[in-house]
Amino acid sequence: MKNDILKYLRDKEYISGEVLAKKLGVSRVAIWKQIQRLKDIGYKIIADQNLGYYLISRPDLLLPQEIQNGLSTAYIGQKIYYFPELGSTNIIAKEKALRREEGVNEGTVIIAERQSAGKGRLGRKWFSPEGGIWLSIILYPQLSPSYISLITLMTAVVVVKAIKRYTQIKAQIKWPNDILINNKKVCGILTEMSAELDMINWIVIGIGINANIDYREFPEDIKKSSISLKEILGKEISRVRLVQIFLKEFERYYELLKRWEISLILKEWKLYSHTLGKKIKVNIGEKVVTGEAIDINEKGALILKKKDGELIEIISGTII
Ligand code: BT5
Repeated sequence: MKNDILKYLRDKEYISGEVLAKKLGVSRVAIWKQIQRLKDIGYKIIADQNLGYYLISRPDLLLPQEIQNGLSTAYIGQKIYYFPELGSTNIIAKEKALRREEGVNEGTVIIAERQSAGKGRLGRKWFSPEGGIWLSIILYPQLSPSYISLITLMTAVVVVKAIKRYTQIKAQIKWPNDILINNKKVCGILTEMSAELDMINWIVIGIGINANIDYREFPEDIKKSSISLKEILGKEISRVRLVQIFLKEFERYYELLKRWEISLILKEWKLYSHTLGKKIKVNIGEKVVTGEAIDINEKGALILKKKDGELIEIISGTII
């Protein structure tokens, strides 16, 4: 009912409790209770005895009703689970995907205002205080597991596009999952999946964007290598707006990927790449390989040209 009340309160005009109650088919007391709840979570609403309720301002929170207001996607973000605090959105998303809980369909989003145990790759930690955008998307694509790298690349392209569209800032992609601005990390992507030999069961894509974080907040060990959008712009952004743009673009690109129309994704990835053309060292688990990053292929693998001219394909790794 909160969502319905907000719909009517959106007009920036007074609306009486009586009219609201009639429109929603409930009592005036029920409306009053919901208004109190909205106030509790940060909506500023004034109540005038004669004129009714008036919405002054919304909280700066990533509430589902705020994100979904005007979100023109078919399925991405149409179901959102919201948590003020959580260990990790990826962990909850994986639990939900695994159990295939009712209502947890393709495009379900888990979002948290802060994470107490945010995850990076390979057991690394992700610093996730209030003010950031920490979310995970659940997908059930009928694709082969070999698509997994492409999904990460695609997500990176979408993050860069969303940041550009909203802030005009040109971010870059450091293979495979970092988004950089001025050579510093503004966003990380963590893709996890469960698959059979030839079919993906589910994918969870975790996206962490340093949106409204003060640079003084970053822990010492990552202070020099991290950046936030607030720091670059000198002011806070509307996280809700950025999430809306991101989800919309995500659905568009994911649809392309599912139809195997990957040329645009690869083209844009190359355009935004921070990695191609550079001499790099990549830790691929059992060893470190060195060479020039010359291309990305249809599987989303990085092509490295070694000193002796040999070309190698790297599906996953960490640039050091
Ligand atoms: C990543 O791992 O970059 C993936 C990060 C994914 C985070 C999202 S938030 C929503 C969802 N839920 C989760 O629990 N996770 C996902 P990796 O490439 O392994 O990079 C991790 C490294 O980045 C750390 O070891 C730090 O050096 C650095 N780091 C940690 N927090 C950071 C931050 N907020 N900004 C920039 N760098 C950070």
